[in-house]
Amino acid sequence: MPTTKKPLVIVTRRLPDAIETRMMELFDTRLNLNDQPMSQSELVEAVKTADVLVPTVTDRIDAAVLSQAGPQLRLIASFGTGVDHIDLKTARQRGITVTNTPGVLTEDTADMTMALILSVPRRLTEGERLLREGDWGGWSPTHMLGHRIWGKRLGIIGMGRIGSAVARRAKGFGLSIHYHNRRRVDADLENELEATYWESLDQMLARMDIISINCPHTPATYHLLSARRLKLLQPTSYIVNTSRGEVIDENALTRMLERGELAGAGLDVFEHEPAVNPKLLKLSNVVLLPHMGSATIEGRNAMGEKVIINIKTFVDGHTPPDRVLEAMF
Ligand code: 8YV
Repeated sequence: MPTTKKPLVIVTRRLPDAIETRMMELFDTRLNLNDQPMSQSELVEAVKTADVLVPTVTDRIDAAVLSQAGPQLRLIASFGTGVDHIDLKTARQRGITVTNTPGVLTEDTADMTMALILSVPRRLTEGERLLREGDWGGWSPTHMLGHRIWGKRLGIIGMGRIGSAVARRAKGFGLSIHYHNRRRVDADLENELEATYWESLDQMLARMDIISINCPHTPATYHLLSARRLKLLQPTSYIVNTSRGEVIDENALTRMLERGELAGAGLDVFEHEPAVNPKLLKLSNVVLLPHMGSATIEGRNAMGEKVIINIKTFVDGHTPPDRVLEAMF
């Protein structure tokens, strides 16, 4: 849509200052200064007037919203990598281009995944809580015993950018790398990671000590870890999720954790964010984080830069670098 008039860009949440300022310079930008997530009707109002919408994971850009978009809405430049909050099919049918911000949050998310892989078996947050509550009576040989990381098997579900970055870190901690992916990765990458490919997710699950979810949420991965599959895990195994809550049946997982049918879980994401199953909050063998896998200033600035580049390229009449197509998922 090459034009001399600045496009109206509506940003649904607060972004880092530097990003908002640059957007104000480049575009006719409408910011959300109070940072309250928009309601569905506010989103409808936004798509009626915006040329470009910049949503985040907290906005549900579904068919009901998109069906009310004005003809001027040509681009949804999402701030984030996951696009499960956007109805890509309806967007395509309405001729709306969608972009995301891949790559720039890989290392931060992999760091957080590794932090959870270490925290849960080594009981990090449990120990910290005990100390803060004044319940530490001093060192004892049998106190706060967790489980060793070194030498265990890590099963990564989704060996994309983030999965591979997790594997590189995990190798350094002495974990052996196993993975399940829609497609087997290149031999070079498999060799570098010394990774074992499992075509059958069920078979991998039954043999791992720690499972890490690193695949996107799509119709095909919704409840990929169903009640049936979770039961395949050994009772001594751990599960960490920094991807999307919807990939795991959260109620089934909670029940198994309550009954001691799994050793523990590290969850940065939940099925119905920001709601968290209250039963999870009561468990000591879980580490729960408020979706902060990519929450670094550096990462957020880089995400914002990508949003700007995507908008600018599109507005200048070119294909934006991070165009999202349904076929990718
Ligand atoms: C982002 C994420 O913070 O990019 C993603 O897919 O899950 C997060 O790390 C969030 O999506 C921003 O919209």
